[in-house]
Amino acid sequence: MSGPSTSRISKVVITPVAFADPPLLNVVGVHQPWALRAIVELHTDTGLLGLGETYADETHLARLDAVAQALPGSDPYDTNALRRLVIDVLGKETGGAGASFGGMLDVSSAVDTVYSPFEVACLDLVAREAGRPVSDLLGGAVRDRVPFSGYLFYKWAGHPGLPADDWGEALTPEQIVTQARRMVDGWGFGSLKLKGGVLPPEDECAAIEALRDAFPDLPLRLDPNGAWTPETSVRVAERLAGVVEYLEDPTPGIEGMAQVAARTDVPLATNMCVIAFEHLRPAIAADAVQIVLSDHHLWGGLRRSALLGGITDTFGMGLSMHSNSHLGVSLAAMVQLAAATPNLTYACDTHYPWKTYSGRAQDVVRPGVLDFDDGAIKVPTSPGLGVELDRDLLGELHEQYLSCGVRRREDTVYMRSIEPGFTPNTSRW
Ligand code: GKR
Ligand code: MG
Repeated sequence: MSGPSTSRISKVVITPVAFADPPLLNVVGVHQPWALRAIVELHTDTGLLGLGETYADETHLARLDAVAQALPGSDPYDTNALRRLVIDVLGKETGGAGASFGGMLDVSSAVDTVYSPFEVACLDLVAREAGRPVSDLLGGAVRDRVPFSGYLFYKWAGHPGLPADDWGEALTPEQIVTQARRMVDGWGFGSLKLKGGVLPPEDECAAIEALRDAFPDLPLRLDPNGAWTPETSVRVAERLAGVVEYLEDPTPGIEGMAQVAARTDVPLATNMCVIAFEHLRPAIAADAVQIVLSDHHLWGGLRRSALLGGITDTFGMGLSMHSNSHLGVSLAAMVQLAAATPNLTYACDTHYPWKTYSGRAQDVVRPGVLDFDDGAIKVPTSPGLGVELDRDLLGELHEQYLSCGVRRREDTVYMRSIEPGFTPNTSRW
């Protein structure tokens, strides 16, 4: 690669980490006791360090490693060249579809998911060198705080065979309201999303109605990850019209979503049927979704996510932000992106509160920067992403990775070890 930059990437370190995760239920099963992430470090010959965070399934790690080996000598300013390098390396080494998301998504691009953490780390580096926050490299912050929504999950009291966690069981509307109260009181969230696809739709509607009674002013969302048929989705939309701000992926696929959209005014959102640029044209043509959830891990980094923002704006669609279990480097990148995306008008998703339950060290960044205040995070204005690695915590979470035995996200496999007859609830109701 060539370019006028003064720094070159001299060393790449990828550290897989694991953090304790509660038994959160979803359409394909249940979260395993450990969630995995990989922390990407790019070091330069001028002594700078850039950070990225991504999934850590074994196949993904192997792809990250292959790219890491080819990176030294590269120019961190030249992210077009970085993308060509990733395409080249994956073409030779692996190719094929991207990370698996526990079986929930089967189409995602390996290039986008592998490129993403390296791009984020490059932008962190370049921004640090410039002495500016990453949001400035994305066009500049248009807001100084980024609101998030409280992400509610049905859950068991604890992982089978382990003591109950302090979040407790959440399988009834009352228990979901209790969980929501903890989210609202503890983090100040000003909107709530319930992960559905776990119980029959009538039960999940009842939980949403209980939330409406308990929190009359908070926007509410329900996301069953495609658990319903189009017919059921329309029925739920009729029942929850005026109650939810949007329904997320009620039914699988662009065609199914379009059928539902044609029969309801309730806005439909997705992070399942539109997860790459090639899905936008058919989704727009079919008027299948009104809101797309961006996710820089999946869409190929921060700049491509900003591009997604521009496209949704052009076509009059709404933009929200998706999350999977994550740590502070990801959260910092989400905040910088959200800060610089003018049409991101919905509160972003985050799993962040779920890693606070066990009393153990559960992050890799120094605390204090990403604190929630009134459900929002103040956009860091210090150089780069605004977070610093805590090497002791990184080491601790890496040790947990080494000893925990989990090597990929497998919600269905784990569920079947507890309920042998379980099959995913996709299109079940
Ligand atoms: O963490 O179980 C989970 C979620 O269901 C996650 O995997 C989804 O990707 O949060 C996500 C969503 O909005 O669909
Ligand atoms: Mg979703």
